[in-house]
Amino acid sequence: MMRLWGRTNSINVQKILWCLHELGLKEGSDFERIDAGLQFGINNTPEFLELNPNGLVPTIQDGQLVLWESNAILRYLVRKYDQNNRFPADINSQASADKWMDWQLTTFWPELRPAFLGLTRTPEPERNYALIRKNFETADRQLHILDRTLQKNTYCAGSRFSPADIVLALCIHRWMMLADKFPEHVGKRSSYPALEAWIKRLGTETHFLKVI
Ligand SMILES: N[C@@H](CCC(=O)N[C@@H](CS)C(=O)NCC(=O)O)C(=O)O
Repeated sequence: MMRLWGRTNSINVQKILWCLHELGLKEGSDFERIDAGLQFGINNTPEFLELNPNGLVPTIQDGQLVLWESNAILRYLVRKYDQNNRFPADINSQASADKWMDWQLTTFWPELRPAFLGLTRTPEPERNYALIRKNFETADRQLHILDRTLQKNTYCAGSRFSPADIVLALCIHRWMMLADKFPEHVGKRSSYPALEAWIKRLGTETHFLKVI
């Protein structure tokens, strides 16, 4: 049975769990999940570091294959298990999804992540509030690019739901949460109507709400 290491409150583990839901793969019968990371530990044991020398979650093992990097895991799961075409199979849609997945990993999340970690995982006396605000504001501005796309497209990569929606929606959920919970530290978030409509749609049309 496939194994997934990772705690359920990690954004990168949530990507995998959401995708598994969409593919109809069930915990217990199709895959086993092992709590790892933060308070659960495990990710720094010698056995785990053999699988993933980064000591990070998510990590999966499926037969002979050990895989880490959440976006790579998503691509693998779709290639291997999407028999029912839940996700687009044409090359153009896949390339567009890849583009947004790279944007999430290299452009958007590196800005939002320090604000998220600063406010949710860093003890109060160690928080750099000026940096947190600067990071949040940069991330907030970047979202106009996604909003513009969603004014034209139903989903990030076109007319169909794809893994790009998974990775971005989970980031957007954190962006909204930070603005709602810590307005005194991050200020107001910008109004992006197309993006908000898309997030709402994902809540009703997909398994999004099951993983957050
Ligand atoms: N680029 C990696 C990043 C993985 C990562 O940073 N994982 C975090 C959780 S989101 C982690 O393992 N942190 C250590 C811990 O939970 O103890 C990916 O996308 O999978």
